[in-house]
Amino acid sequence: MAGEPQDDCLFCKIVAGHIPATIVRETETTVAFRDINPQAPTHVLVIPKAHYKDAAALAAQAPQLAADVLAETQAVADEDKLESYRIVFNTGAGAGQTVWHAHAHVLGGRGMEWPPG
Ligand code: IU
Repeated sequence: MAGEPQDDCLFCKIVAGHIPATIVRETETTVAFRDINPQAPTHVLVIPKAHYKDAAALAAQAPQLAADVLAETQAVADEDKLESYRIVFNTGAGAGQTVWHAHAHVLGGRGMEWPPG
């Protein structure tokens, strides 16, 4: 069923506390933790606690939860005092998605280029 935890999902295991992560914020519906392979001085992942495979499924099936995730990206940026930052939802393998539980990357603390690679 939509949103149910998946046994084989790494991020569901982080939500359940079965895999360690450096958690920086937690709300009733979301968790934010530092990426294990940071691409910027601040690189935090914000995820919904409920399982949706990507940002498209999250937005379509749980729009309020998508809004919660977006609000938390702002809270992470505020906590790390980022003046500018980038929010990325890699959606689909061709865009670089490797973990199939919706997540927003919050990247900041260095200059960024456009277009992204
Ligand atoms: P992607 O957008 O699906 O490629 O992002 C997945 C991210 O999850 C990636 O930046 C990984 O470094 C990160 N990650 C993590 O933080 N902890 C883990 O145990 C694993 C991946 I596996």
